[in-house]
Amino acid sequence: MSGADPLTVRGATVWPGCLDAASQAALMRDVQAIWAAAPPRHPVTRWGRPLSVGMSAAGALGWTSDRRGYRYAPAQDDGRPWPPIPPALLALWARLLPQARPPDSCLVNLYRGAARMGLHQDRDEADLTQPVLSVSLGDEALFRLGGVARGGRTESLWLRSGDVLALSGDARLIHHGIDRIRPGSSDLVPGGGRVNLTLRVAGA
Ligand code: MD6
Ligand code: FE
Repeated sequence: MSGADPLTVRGATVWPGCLDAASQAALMRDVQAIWAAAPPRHPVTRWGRPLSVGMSAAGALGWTSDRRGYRYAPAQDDGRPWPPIPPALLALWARLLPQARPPDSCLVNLYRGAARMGLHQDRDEADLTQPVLSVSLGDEALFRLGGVARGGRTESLWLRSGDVLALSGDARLIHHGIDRIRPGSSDLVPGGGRVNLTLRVAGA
C-alpha cells in the first residue's frame, strides 16, 4: 500500500495511488482468476443494446442486465455461482471503511477502446447507508461526478491505475460515470484497457 492522503471531490473520497505497483499486479492476477470462472460479457440494456463495458463479478451477488432490466443476480446466466471476492479487496475495504458492513458483491468492469459508462446512480443496493468502494486498474479514465439530483453542474477527474474512490454518506447517491479512457496509457491489463472493481453491500 502507498499513496497520498485522501481528497474529496463533490463529496466522493479519492485515495490517489492507494495501491502500489506490486499490489496492482497482484490484483490484476486476481481479476484474471475471476474472468476464468466468470468471463466478461456485454449484457444488453432493456432496449436491447449491448453495453460497451465488459462485465463480470465476484461475491454472493453479481450484476446482470437483459430486456427485463438491470438487477443483482445470485448466479451467472449459465447458473454457475460468481467466484469469491479476492481477499486483498476485502482487506482494502476493511482498512478504508472500518465502519461498514462487509461487501457481498464486487462488480468487475472492463473498458477497452471507446467503452464508456453513462452518468448513473448506484441505488439498487438494499442498504443505501453502506458505501461503494471502487478500485481502478490499467488505463486512465475520465470520471465525471455530478450531484444527487439529476442535471446540474458536474466535475471531472482522471482516475489512474491504483486509485481508489468511495461514495459514502451524503455522496452515496451522486451521479457519476466514465466519459472515456485513455487507451495505451498503462500496460497493466493484458490485451489493454481499464478494469474497474466496485465493492458493495448489495443484499439485505
Ligand atoms: C468506473 N464506477 O469507474 C465506474 N460506482 O468505471 C462506478 O460506476 C462507481 O466508481 C459507484 C461507486 C464508485 C464508482
Ligand atoms: Fe456506479
